[in-house]
Amino acid sequence: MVNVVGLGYIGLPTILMLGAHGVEVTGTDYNSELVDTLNHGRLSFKEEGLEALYQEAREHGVSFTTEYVEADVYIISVPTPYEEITKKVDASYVVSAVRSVLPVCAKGAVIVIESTISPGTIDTYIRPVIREYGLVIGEDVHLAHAPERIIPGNMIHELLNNDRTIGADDLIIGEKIKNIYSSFCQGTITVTSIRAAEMTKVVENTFRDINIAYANELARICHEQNLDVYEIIRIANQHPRVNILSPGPGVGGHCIPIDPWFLVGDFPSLTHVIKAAREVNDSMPEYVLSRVSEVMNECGIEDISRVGFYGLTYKADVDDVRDSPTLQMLSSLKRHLCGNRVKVYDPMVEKDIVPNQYHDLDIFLNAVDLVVILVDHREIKENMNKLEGKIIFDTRHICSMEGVYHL
Ligand code: SAJ
Repeated sequence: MVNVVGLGYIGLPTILMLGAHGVEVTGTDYNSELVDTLNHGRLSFKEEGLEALYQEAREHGVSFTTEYVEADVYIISVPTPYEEITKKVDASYVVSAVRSVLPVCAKGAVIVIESTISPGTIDTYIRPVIREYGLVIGEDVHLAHAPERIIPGNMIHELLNNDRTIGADDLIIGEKIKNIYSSFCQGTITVTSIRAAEMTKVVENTFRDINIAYANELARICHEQNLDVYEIIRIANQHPRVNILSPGPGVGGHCIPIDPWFLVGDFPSLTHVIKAAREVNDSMPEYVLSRVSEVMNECGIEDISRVGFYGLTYKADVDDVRDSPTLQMLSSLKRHLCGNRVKVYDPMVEKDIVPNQYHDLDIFLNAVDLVVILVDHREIKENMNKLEGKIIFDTRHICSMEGVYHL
């Protein structure tokens, strides 16, 4: 029996995928409200195809509980933020999940950490907890690391098709875990050491962060030079060995803005590029605000309440607002005492989470003169005609009309 611990953005699709493919699995989360929601037929976030997968998994008997249950394999999928000052991984949620399963796990159980962790986390934080508990690693319990790679917005497809990495202390355990993931994963699954798997995951997200930072820095250079950064990137990418990503209003979500810090925290004297990239990306919301005020001056808009931010989520077509550039911009404006006056709209966010939030595109557009596009949701791409007559500052490069301001 498999027990997935942590039923958030990664744990939930994973348990549903396992269940729908006939693996005997239960899900545990200490959040009783979330468990109730899931047991009562409702999902906790939106993702294409998740609803159908949920129905299938439920038909296979998948259930959710706040209890830690006896199992042969635990898949731990809980948050791993970083510590604000040291920038090192905050492993407290993972440690606490491991502590919770140790009293109930079957002899010889495998504890698989799926959460992203910095290289060395299992050695530093997890092994001592197990030893303290009086269990012998490699006999009473085994350890593995199976970092996820799925992208919100395309989770189901990527769960099924992406290659994966599994780190384990020995090959037999690695193969055992590989078999479980193979129940649904059609990609190649590479088995390696725990340290290598830990490092690989962080390296992947850091690569993306650095590439985006490069695009963001180019956007700023091109603006100074009166050049179109998108044209430059498009032409440069025609080179067979160049693949620059897109500039944007900042890097949000719970992965890319966090994982590179793990490396900076652990290797401060060896991470100049990684740290600089983080800082460039973190400075983008502030840069976009400075550009908004440039556009306001140029267009004679004096009243910030005539400005509308389109998009609150951290990227297109997801409902996740964690670390979103828009929220960062709003809190910066609030510090400058004008935050509550900007109008905000996002079709993916049903709840009111910020002041002056609209829930109807037409009403929102009617209430503003300048629309700042911060997220390239499908909705706005399909309703470009509604932007006619508006001043537009497009940070996602989706508007091709004349007169639009770009990054
Ligand atoms: N962004 C840009 N320009 C780009 C691409 C992205 O500004 O060209 C911004 C997005 O708007 C967003 C942020 O970066 O604010 C991050 O979005 P993302 O789509 O790059 O990544 P995530 O955080 O949704 O998912 C990443 C993925 N990692 C990689 O692509 C290397 C995913 O595969 C991981 O599973 C996930 O992190 C994770 O959980 O670690």
